[in-house]
Amino acid sequence: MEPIFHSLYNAILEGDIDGAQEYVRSALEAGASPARLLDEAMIPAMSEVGRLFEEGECYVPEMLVAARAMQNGLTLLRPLLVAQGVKPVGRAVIGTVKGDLHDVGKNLVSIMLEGAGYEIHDLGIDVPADKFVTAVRELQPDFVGLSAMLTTTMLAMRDVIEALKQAGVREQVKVVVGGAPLTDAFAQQIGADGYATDANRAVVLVQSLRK
Ligand code: B1M
Repeated sequence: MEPIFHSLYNAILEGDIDGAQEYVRSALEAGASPARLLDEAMIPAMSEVGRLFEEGECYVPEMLVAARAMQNGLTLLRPLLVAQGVKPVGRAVIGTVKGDLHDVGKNLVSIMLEGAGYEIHDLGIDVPADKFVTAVRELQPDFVGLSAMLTTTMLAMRDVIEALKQAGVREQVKVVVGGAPLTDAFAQQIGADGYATDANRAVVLVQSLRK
């Protein structure tokens, strides 16, 4: 790993909020691409935090500061990943489902979709099913994106799809789902229109479902 990538990786791992942004800035000034920063330093650092947590070598506060450092770095990447002044190609409502507070992945998916020309309405974290229904009624999006990072909360995705059906708006939108514990089989089982493993694939999926 190049030294600056290594420094950025360590800054996120250690929850160095200012450092993460500084290293992103320096790496960009040195000509690194946002995609490489994400794929080779920032996302691997978050995976390592997860591994350390699983091994009992770090705890919730460390995960939290690592996520903050990651988000701080992302704020500098966002304008570079999002196309400016482009007419939206579609509208999406996105959120992390009820009971789930993880938003780094959902934010990354939002940024990538925005970069692909979608108008994004981000409902945030811990979003109950009825809030998705209200957003679909009011905003008439083309897509609803659901994110979940816990094996327990991924079941809330089914509730959102059921609530959309109950409200009679399920056929108006495509529902795409994602998050670390999900599988394609699970997505099919709950009646989602598609599942993506990462933010880039989410864009490809959404584009393929538009046709
Ligand atoms: Co939590 N956490 N966490 N955590 N956390 C995980 C998810 C965990 C895997 C860690 C571990 O044990 N290895 C584990 C889940 C185990 C499980 O259920 N199988 C876990 C746990 C157990 C918990 C708590 C229960 C811990 C506790 O309190 N005892 C607790 C639950 C709180 C809650 O949600 N109710 C908890 C809390 C937290 C923090 C709040 C401290 C913090 C989140 C802060 C935040 O998000 N603002 C946190 C963090 C940071 C993590 C890890 C370390 C990192 C997550 C992350 O940001 N990844 C995570 C370990 C891991 O993922 N390896 C872990 C980076 C991000 C870029 O990737 O989110 O996977 P990811 O998103 C990807 C794809 O999944 C996909 O694309 C994204 C970009 O490529 N994707 C989509 C995501 N959403 C998508 C939607 C799409 C398409 C693709 O379409 C709409």
